[in-house]
Amino acid sequence: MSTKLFDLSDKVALVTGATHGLGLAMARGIGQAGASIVINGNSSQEKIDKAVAHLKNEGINAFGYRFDVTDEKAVVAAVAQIENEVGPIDILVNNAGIIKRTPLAEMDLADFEQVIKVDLVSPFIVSKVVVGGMLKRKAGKIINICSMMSELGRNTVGAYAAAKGGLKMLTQNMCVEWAPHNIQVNGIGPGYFATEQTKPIRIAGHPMNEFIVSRTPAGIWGDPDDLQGAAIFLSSKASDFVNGQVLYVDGGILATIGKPSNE
Ligand code: GCO
Repeated sequence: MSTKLFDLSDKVALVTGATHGLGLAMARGIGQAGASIVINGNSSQEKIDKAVAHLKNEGINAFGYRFDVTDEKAVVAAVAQIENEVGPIDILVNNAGIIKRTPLAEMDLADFEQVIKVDLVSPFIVSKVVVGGMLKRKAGKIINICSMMSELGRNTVGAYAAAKGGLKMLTQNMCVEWAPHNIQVNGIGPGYFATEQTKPIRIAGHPMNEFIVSRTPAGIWGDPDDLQGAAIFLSSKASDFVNGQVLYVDGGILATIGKPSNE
């Protein structure tokens, strides 16, 4: 089997929300497969610069751009700058996301809307801006980072689940409209990973920590690097006939109804 199938040399990948965590891990994997990596963040230029330096230290051709993925004008300007300074974007990973853990009955409308805006509207905005060039070139890869909450509900994460469930369907609709132009749009659905986002619930003895470990057939929290294979696959020639799918990287969570606590 040709390893060229997974070779991303000469490709440019934009990964949003990639200064840390899952986004940076996926960016590193795609970069190690040969792509030039464009890191996006909106927190601080220092965090962006640190992430870029981290990638460069691994021999990856990396760049960093700070812009708000929920601001369409800012995205239009940033994508134009990136495509001018780095090159046409071949691969887009819509990873930027937030979570707010609040029971729905207590959740402020502003908080609900903010989660939807970042986790669902921004992938639409960034994809809409980037796909213009992909349509002209009749080639492109878009990967939307979904979640277990694209399939399952959990108490206190209703806004996040609504966004991630919507992102799964947005992925399928992007496939329908853009597949005829040789653009593949898929999702990655991470299970429970050891990141800053899950830090508050990943504490020994915390009910959620024990629950997740028991609910995951692999019996562990995922390592962000476990997502690199899926990211490389869905960015590469190897997935040219894969479209509209969500690839779950979850240690088996979605395969099981769970097990009795005393087992
Ligand atoms: C939570 C977690 C999850 C994970 C991930 C699972 O509070 O349940 O933060 O949302 O972050 O999204 O796929």
